[in-house]
Amino acid sequence: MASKSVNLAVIGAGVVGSSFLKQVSGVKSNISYNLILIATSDNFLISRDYKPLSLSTWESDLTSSKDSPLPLEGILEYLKKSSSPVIFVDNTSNQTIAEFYPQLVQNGISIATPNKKGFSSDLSLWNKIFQEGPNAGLVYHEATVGAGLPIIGPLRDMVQTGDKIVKIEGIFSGSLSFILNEFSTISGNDSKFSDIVKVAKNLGYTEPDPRDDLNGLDVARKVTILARIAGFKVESPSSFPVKSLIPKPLESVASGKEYLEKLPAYDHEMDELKKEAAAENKVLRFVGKVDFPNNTVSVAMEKYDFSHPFASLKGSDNVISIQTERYTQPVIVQGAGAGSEVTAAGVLADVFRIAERI
Ligand code: NHO
Repeated sequence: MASKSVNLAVIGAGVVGSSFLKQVSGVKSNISYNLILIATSDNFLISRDYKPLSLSTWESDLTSSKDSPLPLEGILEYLKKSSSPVIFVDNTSNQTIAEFYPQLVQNGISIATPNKKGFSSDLSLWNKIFQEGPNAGLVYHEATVGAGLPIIGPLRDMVQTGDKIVKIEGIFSGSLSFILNEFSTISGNDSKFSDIVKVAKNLGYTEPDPRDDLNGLDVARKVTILARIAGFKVESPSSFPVKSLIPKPLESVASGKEYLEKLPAYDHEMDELKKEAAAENKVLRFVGKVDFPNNTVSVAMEKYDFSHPFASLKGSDNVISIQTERYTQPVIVQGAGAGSEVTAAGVLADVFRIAERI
């Protein structure tokens, strides 16, 4: 028999949310995880008496649900009345929901989420989310950087045990990792940048409009999160230099389709950079950096020696290198940093960590 029950309120059941619910249904644990609320942009399903909703038929139950959606304040009032501790699982990328985290946390509701918005917007929101309080809920967000890879947890452990971060450097975008790993290789090739962007889009590695990856903002958000954990007071993801890989004239074209059609006209610019790097026995990689000695945070395309671990990266892998006062030789974590299953597993592992502590 389960020793403890934890109630789950799941907001968002898209690519990651659906995988998350599938994984929850297979959990074998002495803690019982009960789904009591599930919401998407279009549907809402709530267990008014807090009895568990079905994890096997949630999809059809949600679609056929006649429950009226509650606003966030209404959801909070409902969750506050739960007799078991509650974890709010935010599987959206919604800013308004992220801005509501402080109220949830201050009312004892814990949060597990892959949504970067709460942790990479204004510093004031970060401070409010992590403000301590007598009954404050716990907040875990491992999947906001590198999907399920162990990055945020180990980084927090280093900081909390008194280590000082010297430098964080990494490739944090699955799509940009794939694009540059294919474009700029140690063995060299004649591939055109525009062709590879199209392949990445067709494989589902990019956002529907690839400019949402190539503008560097997603990487800037991830670097903001890591920098803040490391102790760097980053105001916002737009408060440091971020290199966009979108040619200026294509920033304002109406659609992703038009961007892809016009991109070949700019291939020569990327070709030149690739040749320049190859002449120095280097490849191009799109990296985020937090550099304490130089007091800088940045997102840029940089050249790496053929012998550097970033140069031999494959597919859409992420890699992060963390150098600290204790780890003078950097700790390197590498692996799949995108995809619904690994991202959902990162969220579920956070749910387990929270459940053991509440
Ligand atoms: P979807 O598929 O669009 O699903 C969003 C869900 O939220 C839908 O059910 C929608 O109805 C619901 N929703 C939106 N607003 C709502 C509201 N106000 N109220 C209720 N429900 C609402 O999105 P995903 O792909 O499932 O993503 C969910 C979250 O996970 C996002 O915050 C996303 O940034 C994060 N995430 C996703 C991925 C991924 O692989 N899909 C990754 C990391 C984090 O590892 C991934 C990654 O970084 C990929 C990245 N592009 C890269 O590195 O290249």
